[in-house]
Amino acid sequence: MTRLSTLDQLAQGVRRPGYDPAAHGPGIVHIGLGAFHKAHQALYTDDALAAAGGDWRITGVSLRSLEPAAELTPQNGLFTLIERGVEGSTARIIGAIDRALSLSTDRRAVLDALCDPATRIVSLTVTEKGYGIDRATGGIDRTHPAIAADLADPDDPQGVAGLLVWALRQRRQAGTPPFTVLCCDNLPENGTLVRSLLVDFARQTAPDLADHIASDVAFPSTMVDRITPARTEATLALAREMTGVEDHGAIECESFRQWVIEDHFPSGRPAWEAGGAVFVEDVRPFENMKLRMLNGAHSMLAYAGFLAGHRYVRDVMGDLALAALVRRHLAAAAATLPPLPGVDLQAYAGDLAARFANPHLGHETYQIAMDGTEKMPQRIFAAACDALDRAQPLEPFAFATAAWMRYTLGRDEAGQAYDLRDPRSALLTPLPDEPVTPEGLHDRLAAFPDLVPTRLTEAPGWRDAVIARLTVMLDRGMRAAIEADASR
Ligand code: CS2
Repeated sequence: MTRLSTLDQLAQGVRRPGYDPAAHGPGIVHIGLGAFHKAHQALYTDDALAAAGGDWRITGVSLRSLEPAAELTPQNGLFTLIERGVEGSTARIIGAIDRALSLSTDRRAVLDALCDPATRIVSLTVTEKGYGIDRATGGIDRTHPAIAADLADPDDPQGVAGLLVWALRQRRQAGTPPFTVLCCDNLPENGTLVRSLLVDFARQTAPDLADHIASDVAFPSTMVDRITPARTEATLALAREMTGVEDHGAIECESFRQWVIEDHFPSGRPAWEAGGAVFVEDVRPFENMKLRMLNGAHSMLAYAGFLAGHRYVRDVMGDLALAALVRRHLAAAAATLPPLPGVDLQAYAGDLAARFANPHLGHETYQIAMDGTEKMPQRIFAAACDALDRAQPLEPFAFATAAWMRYTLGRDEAGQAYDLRDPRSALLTPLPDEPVTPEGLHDRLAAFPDLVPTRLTEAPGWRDAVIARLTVMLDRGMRAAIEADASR
């Protein structure tokens, strides 16, 4: 079968870009060329180019992986996006990616793209752990490998902070206006967070640049949403079937998508509203809604579901008791949020449960379970703190916390070991001969620096509520713990 590389090879009926990709130059460098970027920002950019044109194609960069560039370069950046709704699937070809680069093999080209005056936006999806942010101070985490390497040699940058500060310095020296930095990771106030990271990194390495970054560079915050499972062989087979060509870069995702962005782009931006993006003054209420409801329920169901033997999120939703806990969690998280004009939180919760149940998505609980120490604070603990302040029930959050704590043991109920895939995994896993008790496990993790807020750990009833659930999980198993909470 022919490999995808031009638009004229496609089977009839396959939706293709509504513009000629070759007629548009690059305007965005995107760091973190993974499935989520391809399913989200690349698609919105595709719609923007079709509706309003402009030189806004994307130079996609992977910091470590060689795969995205190897997949997309022979295809001229083209790839198939399969959108899988409950009702059925559609395939469309995305033409927004101009070039795919890997920092390790295309270093010069990446640095040149960051300095190019044509680059007006640098967007990022490097996951929560990719930045090297010290969450307690908002500054750099010196123990983060990329931060440590870039502090030692700021002229040969490897990580996000190092690369962006280096590029902003080159641009300033050359009299090129700075690019806008658009963080698209699931972090609260993501723009503000990345600004404080870069300002702190600049203070250590190029002090005269710190004020320039703080006052002249825009960091709009944004809320991004689209469930995108890791790609499998079945994805590639489906793409072949739907398009009639071989596509090594195909990915699949749900049909739902949402993007809420603060409209602060001094050097312009694509007409992302053409794809349905919404521009607002303050994105925080939308971020909190999504982080606490969608992502909070996701983390809870990932830990509990994985240990209860559910491979996929859709299987969790077919488990009556656990699905009831998902709905309970969504309601508890919604109750911590101030009213949001135009948004019905109850309807949002109902839509989330339906999205989780999508029978066509193979979204693995194990995929969501990764990086728990990076995710729990904004998804579970922040909501629990607000529930505490409002004297609302803490049980749903205690259950989610206990499920995560149980998961950190790195062994399932059959004694099978699994990799925690968490940047702090070496510290999380108990020593092999350390006896595991609910109290011991709770107290050890609760004492972790900058993880569970002390306001929570010291709150009357919190420790007991977590330990009561951990006790059932350890003595009688996750199934019993799910049933116990569901029947309360
Ligand atoms: C998930 C998210 O893996 C995870 O932690 O909760 O990737 C989630 O699927 C997306 O945020 C949906 O927009």
